[in-house]
Amino acid sequence: MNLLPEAPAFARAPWLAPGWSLARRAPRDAADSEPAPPGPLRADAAARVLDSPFARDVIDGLGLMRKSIPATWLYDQRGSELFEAITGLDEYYPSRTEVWILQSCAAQIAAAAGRGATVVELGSGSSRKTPLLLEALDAPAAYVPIDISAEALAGAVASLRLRFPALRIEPLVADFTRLTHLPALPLPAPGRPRGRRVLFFPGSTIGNFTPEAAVGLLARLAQAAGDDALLIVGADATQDPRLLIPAYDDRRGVTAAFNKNLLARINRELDGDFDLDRFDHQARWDAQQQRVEMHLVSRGAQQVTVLGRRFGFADGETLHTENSYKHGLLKFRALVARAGWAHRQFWMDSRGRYAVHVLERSAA
Ligand code: AVI
Repeated sequence: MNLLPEAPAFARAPWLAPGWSLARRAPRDAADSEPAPPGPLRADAAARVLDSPFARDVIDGLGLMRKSIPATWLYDQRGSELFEAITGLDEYYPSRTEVWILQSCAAQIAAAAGRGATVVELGSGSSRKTPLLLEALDAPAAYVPIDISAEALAGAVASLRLRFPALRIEPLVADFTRLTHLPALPLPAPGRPRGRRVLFFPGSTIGNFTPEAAVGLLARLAQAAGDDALLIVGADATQDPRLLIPAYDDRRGVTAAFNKNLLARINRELDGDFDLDRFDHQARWDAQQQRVEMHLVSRGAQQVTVLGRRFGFADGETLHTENSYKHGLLKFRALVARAGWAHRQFWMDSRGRYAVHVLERSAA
């Protein structure tokens, strides 16, 4: 076990993009970003929309006894911007703690990865933490960022190409949760060695999967990655609601805007009529399941319409929008073992809030 001394408590977020500052872009209510409401959908367009995965998840989710919509739909362009803003908040300790841990242990991760590694990043987004790893690695052969957003990939790749001109970068637009195989290892650039495949999965995104789904995902990755692969994964371990609740319900209302943006997205893309002012953001800690839940709580009884269907909310009824599981060390080890990974190393801050783990394929 590698216990690190404490990270500076409220370090300014050094990983915010150049020109991006929280002071300059004060959090806005999600409603501010809504374009003028579109007119009613034409029948053929409505049929197409109705058949989309987003529409199906929303219609199904609003029809449940306990209304819920998968968290993946929080991330349209505005949602992704708001999430980036969350990562720079004082209250949101996971991002800065992970950056700090990666800075502290990059050389040891590089030693485990060896020479000529191909780094495959899952859900790479802005790839903001990737340079910490790439800079430490010995002659990396290639970097393969995988993200569902082509725009996010394009922006990240452009800046990484400037920073690492000799590195082969092969972006892949895909939903990594649905990948059955990983791209073939690209040939290393002339004169560069080929090493092992290193999957990089930072950001505690693993916490947004139920434990069962996390085992399924990690098992698929183990299958797809090949025998020699290494997986570097960041996971939040915090169990203290005094820290967790402010992290998911910050003073400035950025997380509230992130959560409510889902309603704005439904209004815009699915012809919905949610009144954003009639829902409150709420963060809850479920100690039994060791997860933070995000909800939108109805202010009063109300009806909403989405794609021509009506749904009723009772006063105080909630729409559950996200789970963020917090994995203590023992549970995390057991979880990865079920998925076919051997836990080799980890680094954790001295308050036990967050850990970066190094996993290897376990012998079958
Ligand atoms: C992306 N994911 C790891 C974040 C989390 O902490 O679960 C999403 C988030 N939701 C609210 N704040 C941050």
